[in-house]
Amino acid sequence: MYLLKLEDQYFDHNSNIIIDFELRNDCLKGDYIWYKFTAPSNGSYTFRTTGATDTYAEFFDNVVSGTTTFGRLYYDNDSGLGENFSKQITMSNGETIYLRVRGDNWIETGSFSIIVIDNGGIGFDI
Ligand SMILES: [Ca+2]
Repeated sequence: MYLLKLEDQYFDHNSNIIIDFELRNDCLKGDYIWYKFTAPSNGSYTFRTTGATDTYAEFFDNVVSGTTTFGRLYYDNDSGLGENFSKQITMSNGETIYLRVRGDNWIETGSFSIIVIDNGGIGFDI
């Protein structure tokens, strides 16, 4: 298994993210949901949501409290379908990344599905 439960007193929610499997969640106003993902091998991974909710994702190498962006590595708002975020990240085997998913501007709300997809690995020749 690549996914671990987050447990931290500062988190409103703690969630797992599973490769190639969509998880369903709901986001309330001002809400955020943390996910943790550890790459099972060197490769390129796409993190994205689906659904009608305007999602926004921020990526960190450590968890942070509240709404702070200190140490933020990447972020994305609308690169997916509609107003979904989508972000491709190259990761090394065993590398861990943390996602904070929320509604755009901290005000958008609604349900969404989230997935991480293995894009086939670094240096794949076609
Ligand atoms: Ca968005």
